[in-house]
Amino acid sequence: MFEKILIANRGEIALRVIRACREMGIKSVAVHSTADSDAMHVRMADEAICIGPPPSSDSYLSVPAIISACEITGAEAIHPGYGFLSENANFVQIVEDHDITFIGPSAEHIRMMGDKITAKETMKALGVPCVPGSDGGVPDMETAQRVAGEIGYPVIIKATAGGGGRGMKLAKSEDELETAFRTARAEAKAAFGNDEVYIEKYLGRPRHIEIQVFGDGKGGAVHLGERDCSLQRRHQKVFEEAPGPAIDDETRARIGKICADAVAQIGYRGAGTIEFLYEDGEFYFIEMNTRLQVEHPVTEAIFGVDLVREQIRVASGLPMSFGQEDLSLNGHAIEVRINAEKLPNFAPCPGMVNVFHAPGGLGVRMDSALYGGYRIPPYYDSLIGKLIVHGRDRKEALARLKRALGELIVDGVDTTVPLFHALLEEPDIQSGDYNIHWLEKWLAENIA
Ligand code: MV4
Repeated sequence: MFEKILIANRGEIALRVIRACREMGIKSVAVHSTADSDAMHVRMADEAICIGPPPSSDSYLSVPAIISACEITGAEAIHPGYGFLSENANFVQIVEDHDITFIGPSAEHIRMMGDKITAKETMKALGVPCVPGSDGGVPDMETAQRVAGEIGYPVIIKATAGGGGRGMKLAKSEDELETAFRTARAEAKAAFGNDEVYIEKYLGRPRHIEIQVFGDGKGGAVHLGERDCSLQRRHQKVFEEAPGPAIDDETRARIGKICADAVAQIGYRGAGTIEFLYEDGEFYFIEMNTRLQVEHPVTEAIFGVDLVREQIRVASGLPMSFGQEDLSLNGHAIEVRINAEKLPNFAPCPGMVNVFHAPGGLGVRMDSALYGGYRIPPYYDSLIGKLIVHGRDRKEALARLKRALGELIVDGVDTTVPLFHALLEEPDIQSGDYNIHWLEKWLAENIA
């Protein structure tokens, strides 16, 4: 097992990893920009090292600075958290060239899933159900027309280098296809330096259901059920829950086994998420994320496992501490992402936090790097905390969420907490009757 791990991240996820390290008897190294000298992850780690000026591009994304920090501190492994360098295959390769262990999948698997066409072809070949669409890239308008004609309108054009909603264009009918195709390619070229696009049947009112998988890197893998992350604003998740309100035990076992078998077959190592659109009882693969996700705690709550501990175990060559037969789903968990943002426009609201009080009690977990007297810097994303509640059933989790939100105090900056108080009063939220468009529609009618 490693003696010392460097965490190439900040905020709540850096704390999350430091906590796992400490429970495992592993020393932790924080890295930070000059804007983060007072940040909680710097205080909580065993050691901290400054890696550059405030912009992420010169600090949390600086590969030479992070490699140097490992060499200076003697850290043997890097945990990337989420975002930043967590899905950068070139970074993983450089880390490994320096005989440092990357706590995550191989560069090859990250690269495979980062190219959305390769990801889809791989998943399809492994028996994972996919959205009907082009086989591979669509090089010209003639091909686009033929494919769209075959699968039927509406269609969506996506960038192979895209993902997470970036670089998508909808064509409702043939007369919209040419404009959609041209703009998709131009935007993909500008954003990713790669203009390759592919076409899919557009699903009108799906849920976003994602399956948590975990591989040992040696051909063994398990699934830990699904999360319903349909409540999103501008492709940012705001409310996530597990199990999904629309998914029954038999459905979970069926799609879960398909996903676990798929990642086992490719020898995947570590945590991964297979994203699906789910409509009319059918799953359609869209993307795979090769990282620990923001919303992993809802899965940890219902399965009672520590996913970061398992990531560290398999990265060090140990087996996972459980198999599929050891996993059973217990109760219901909900996470809300609390951002320092001002409603109704969700404008970022950095600044001084005068008072911070985290909720507590049975079934409540608050992952946050805030403290009273901390100044939220303006350079990074606006997530300031994740409130995760766990109850015996969905109704209890919702009541617990309302109670915990009432205990939370963040004085000094505006937050998205009022949004959650309002959402909890909505019958559709109370019943779990929502899809990927529900939140944007509700915001348009109720907030903006
Ligand atoms: C789609 C889709 C409808 N049909 N693909 C957006 C993010 C990216 N991961 C995939 N996305 C979508 N792909 C087909 N074939 C609708 C979306 C989509 C969406 C998906 C998940 C959660 C929120 C969303 C909001 C708008 C569009």
